[in-house]
Amino acid sequence: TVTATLDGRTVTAEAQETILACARRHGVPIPTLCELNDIDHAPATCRVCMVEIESPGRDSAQLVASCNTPVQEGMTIRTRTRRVREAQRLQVELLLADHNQDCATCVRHGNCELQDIAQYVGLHTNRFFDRTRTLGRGIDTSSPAMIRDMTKCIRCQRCVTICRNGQTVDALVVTGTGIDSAVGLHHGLSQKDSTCVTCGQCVMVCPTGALGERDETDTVLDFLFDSEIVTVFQFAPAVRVGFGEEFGLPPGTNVEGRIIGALRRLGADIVLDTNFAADVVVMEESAELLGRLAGKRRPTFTSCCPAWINFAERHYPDLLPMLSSTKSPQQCLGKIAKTYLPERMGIDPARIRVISIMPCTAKKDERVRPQLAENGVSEIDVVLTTREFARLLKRQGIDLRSQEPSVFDNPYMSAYSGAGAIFGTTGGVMEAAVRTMYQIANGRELPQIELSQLRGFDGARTATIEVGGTIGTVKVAMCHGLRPTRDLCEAVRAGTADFDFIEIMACPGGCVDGGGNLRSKKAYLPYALKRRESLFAIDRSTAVRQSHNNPQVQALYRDFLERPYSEKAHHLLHTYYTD
Ligand code: HC1
Ligand code: SF4
Repeated sequence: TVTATLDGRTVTAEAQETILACARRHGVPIPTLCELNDIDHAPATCRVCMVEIESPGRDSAQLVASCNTPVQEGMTIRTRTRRVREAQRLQVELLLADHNQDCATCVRHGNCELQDIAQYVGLHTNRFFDRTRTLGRGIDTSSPAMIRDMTKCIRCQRCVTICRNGQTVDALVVTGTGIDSAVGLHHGLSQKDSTCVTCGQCVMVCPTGALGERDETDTVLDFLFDSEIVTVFQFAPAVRVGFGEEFGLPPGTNVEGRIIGALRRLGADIVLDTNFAADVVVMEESAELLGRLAGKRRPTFTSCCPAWINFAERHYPDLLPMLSSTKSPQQCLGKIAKTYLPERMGIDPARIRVISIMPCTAKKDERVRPQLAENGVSEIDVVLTTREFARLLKRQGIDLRSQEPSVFDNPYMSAYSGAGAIFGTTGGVMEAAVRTMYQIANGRELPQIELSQLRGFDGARTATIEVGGTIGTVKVAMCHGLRPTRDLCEAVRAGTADFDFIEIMACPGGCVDGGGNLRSKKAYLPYALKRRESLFAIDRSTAVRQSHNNPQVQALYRDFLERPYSEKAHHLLHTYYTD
């Protein structure tokens, strides 16, 4: 250890401990902006964390970035002198000099790390702001899912780090030099034409409003206030355990009932549950998988995560024949809501608009896939991320905290099993499918419903499951996050992976940490485990735990689809992929 003086106090520091870490340990705050330790971000990019030091043997005090300067024996550190405060303020002023100043109209207003830091350092005017500089860096609106507004970029490079090191997509690159530098796509491509898979993980780490989803709250308001339109809402498995945080509720709080109540107050005509469609997907995917296993076609990959589909199409097109053809729950729900539901409820399908609330940016991308429309009619009309849904409620003056809970009441498409509920976390799709495959193989229910061997949290997990009966042993793998996914794809490509069924979720943690969730400051995905536990608790609390026992799913097959993977089911609920 070394001994130093910190704001007049004698302190000890570990060898190589930075001034920032040491100060924090002693309860001394130092402002930071680019810092994000969870993603192994390169330090000292923003240089806001300046402090003043005097080192033995040097005459004058120096200003240094505290995040990459180790404490040294005999060092004197001052964190709050006027010189330090002015240096920090100047640094933020320079960062803001070519940052779009339209804070009042920014989607990140009130939730922006740059705004926070400007207030912290006491910056109330900007002497150097030059609008012409910001505009030159441009706004990329090419993606249906995301907007990249480089007029708000502070070049912290968190997005580059997460895309390259976390997701291994490596779509982003620093362009230009000095004051003209920004973040762009490789080869000067637009986002839409690049290798980006719209997973939204870069959005999750962006400290400002530079990266965000395409805001479609106005379209939803148009639908809600058009009396000709029947609005049908669905919300994803993971939304109910991540949305409360948008309104300050404890992480992982299950707000399903309050979301239903809030949707009714908004004026929603019909509220359905994506969980119901997850149960339908289990039926289709299980039937499809058994057929593929019988034909010795292996492995089969799950297909409900749209960023994974984008990844497979853009990075591993040779693996596309191995992807399940079953559409995602979001799309299955849309399709059934525009065919079966109007038939049951006596509504003209042309009046229906389906609005999804998803913890995901890639679901916006999925919605516009040409093969998911028939005769010009899309299955889903708008996708709102969890963040946009919060914005929509706030625009309508609805506070989730004071919202009375309500319950689903649609008799056709809102009941769900515990299996459908756990889709929102890594391993959940696999566990749900095994519960149903066991029943198909043995004609009776799996005795031990919760499959602990599937529930770890490592990026890649494998298991061998004795399904028995007509199926026998099934070898499975589950990946979350695209780094482990890439490794597995390489193994499958090389012929060294021995699996029957592989679940992929592009976001680390699965949908509970999808790129459409609430953004955390200074932490990357801190709530995954709490949200996941809540999903498991929902599973335990449901009366029906297997998709095939969901009475509304049984009615759908009895009255409409005939049986899983029937010709009609195949036409409505299956798709294809293109490179
Ligand atoms: Fe997901 Fe899915 S689980 S993809 O993670 O299969 O977004 O929650 O809605 O479609 O059901 C997301 C979550 C979601 C689909 C389902
Ligand atoms: Fe990279 Fe995902 Fe962001 Fe695209 S959305 S740039 S793939 S992190």
